[in-house]
Formats: sequence, C-alpha cells, structure tokens
Amino acid sequence: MQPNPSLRSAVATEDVQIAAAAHVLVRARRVVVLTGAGMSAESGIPTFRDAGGIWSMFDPDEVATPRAFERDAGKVWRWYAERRRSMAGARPNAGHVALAALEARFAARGGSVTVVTQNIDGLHRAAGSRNVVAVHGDIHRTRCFDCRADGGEAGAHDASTVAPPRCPACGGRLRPDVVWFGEALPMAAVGRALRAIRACDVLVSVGTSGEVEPVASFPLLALEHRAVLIEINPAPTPLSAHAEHVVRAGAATALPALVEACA
Ligand code: BV8
Ligand code: ZN
Repeated sequence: MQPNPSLRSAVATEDVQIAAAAHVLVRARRVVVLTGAGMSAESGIPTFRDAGGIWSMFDPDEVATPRAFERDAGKVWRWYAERRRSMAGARPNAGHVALAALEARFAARGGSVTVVTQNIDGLHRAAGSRNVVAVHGDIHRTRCFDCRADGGEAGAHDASTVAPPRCPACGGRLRPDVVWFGEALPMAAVGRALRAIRACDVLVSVGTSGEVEPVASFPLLALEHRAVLIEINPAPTPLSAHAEHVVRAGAATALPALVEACA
C-alpha cells in the first residue's frame, strides 16, 4: 500500500528533502537558480511580503513606480538612499557562498549554473558568483530618469543629497537603476535569463514568493522545457504545487547542505 502522500510529505524531514533534491541536481548539466528577497533575509536584508516586510511599512505606489518619482523625486531618492544605508553592512550569507561554489564546481565539469536574481543588493556577485543576471536592476547604480544615461555609483551621491543628483549628460534627475512597478525589465537581462531557463535541466527557486511578474512565470517556462523544479522556501508559494522537490528551510541552511550533498 502506497504511504499517504500528505503523511509522506509531512514526515519528509529536511534531510530527506535535501537528499531527494541533490539526487536530481547532481545529474544536471545546466542549472538555473532563481532567487528572491528570501535569499538575502539571513544577511539581514528585509523581504517585501513577509510579516513586517518592506511593503507592510511602505506603499510601493509611493516609492517604487515612475509616477511616484514624478510626484516626489526627492522622497523616492531618499527612500532608496535609506535602503542602501540599511544594507551597507549586509554580507553574503552561507547560501550565497554555496551558490558560488556550485557554479565553480559545475563549470569545472563542463556544466553551468546561472543565477537569475530579483534582488538588487549585489550579494550574489559579492559572494563570488559570476554568472548572475540581475533582472530587477542594482540599487548601487544610478541612471538618468530623463535620458537613461548611466549615472554611476549611487553611493557617491548619498552623503550630501536630499534631492536626486543631476545627470552629467542632460541635467535631468538621476534615479536608482532598479526596475519599478509598471516598468519593463531590462531587455538584455531578460534575454539572458530566458536563454538559460529554456536550456536548463533543473531550476532551483530560492526565497521568492512567486508573486511578481514576469519573473513569477520563469519557473513555469522551465517546466515547459522539461526542467525539474526544486523550491527552497520555509513557506509554501504558488510555485510549490509545480515543484518536484520542496525543501522547507531557509536558504542559508538548505543551500550549503544541498551543495554539500552534490559534492
Ligand atoms: C512589468 C523594485 C510591464 C526594486 C520591485 C498593475 C499595475 C502595474 C503593473 C502590474 C499590475 N498588475 C500586475 C502588474 C505587473 C507587476 C506585478 O507583477 N505586480 C504584482 C505585485 C501583482 N510587475 C511589474 O510591474 C513588472 N513590470 O510588468 O512591466 C511592462 C512591459 C512592457 C513595457 C512597460 C511595462 C516589474 C516588477 C518589478 C517591480 N520591482 N522592486 C526594489 O526596490 O527592490 S518588486 C519586488 O518584488 C522586488 O524586486 C522583489 O525582488 C520582487 C519579488 O519579491 P520576492 O523577491 O519574491 O520577495 P517577497 O518578499 O515577495 O518573498 C520573499 C520570500 O522569501 C517568501 O516566499 C518567504 O517565504 C521567503 N523567505 C523568507 N525568509 C527566507 C525565505 N526563503 C529562503 N530563506 C529564507 N531565510
Ligand atoms: Zn540625462
């Protein structure tokens, strides 16, 4: 008699979940790891939609849309400057470091690991990951709201400005180089991400609620191309039902264990 699936999943401890996921991952050649804010939670950077998250304290329509910037550019600039200040001490956690090690290991055997991240904190690159596609931009960079010219490092301006600095090319206002609601994602980044997703054998979704489009549909695209989906998240998401393997744990514990199990 087959064990009751809900009973089986209820008793499947984290170790069993990790072993099952590793069994698939170790046989893959091309892997995509899709990360969201939960990836950086154990680096001390708040998520958006968990209890007490960023959107429980701020209204995205007030600080994360082009309209918000047109309405009050100073308020948006200061909000991002405060977020940069609050993440200044954040360091890559063991999950980021494990992904960088996984990329090196797969490259050494002719495979690939591509990190497609919604995070704007730069922690994957800081951990040593090289093949990183930041589809929602980079909080540490600026560009011109008016002519889109590169505005350089954001930190260079933070100390003195309460209003957005001026664009060196056209005199317009600089903005954070991130993707706001209602804005298209950078085409080059999306192109790179979609190529990797269409070609991957395994997609590991880590620390994302799967609520923000178009990224929320990326794992389904991988499934359409016959990839195996693994989800690492302490909480269920709309993706969980589509995942062949689920690890109900935090990124900083699950990823090192998973990478270790693939050694
Ligand atoms: C677009 C800015 C079209 C950067 C962000 C109505 C009007 C306008 C647009 C729309 C609309 N309805 C729908 C849309 C589309 C909209 C959208 O999807 N809205 C949703 C909310 C309904 N999408 C867009 O607007 C996108 N653009 O569609 O453009 C277009 C096309 C052509 C031409 C013009 C326009 C742009 C989306 C990007 C928005 N930018 N942020 C910033 O300031 O950070 S959104 C924000 O959400 C962040 O980027 C974030 O990365 C992203 C996704 O959130 P998550 O990363 O998943 O984080 P979340 O907090 O939600 O979840 C955390 C998870 O981690 C949880 O599951 C938790 O359980 C887990 N977790 C917690 N701890 C841990 C953990 N996991 C592992 N380990 C742990 N320790
Ligand atoms: Zn300009």
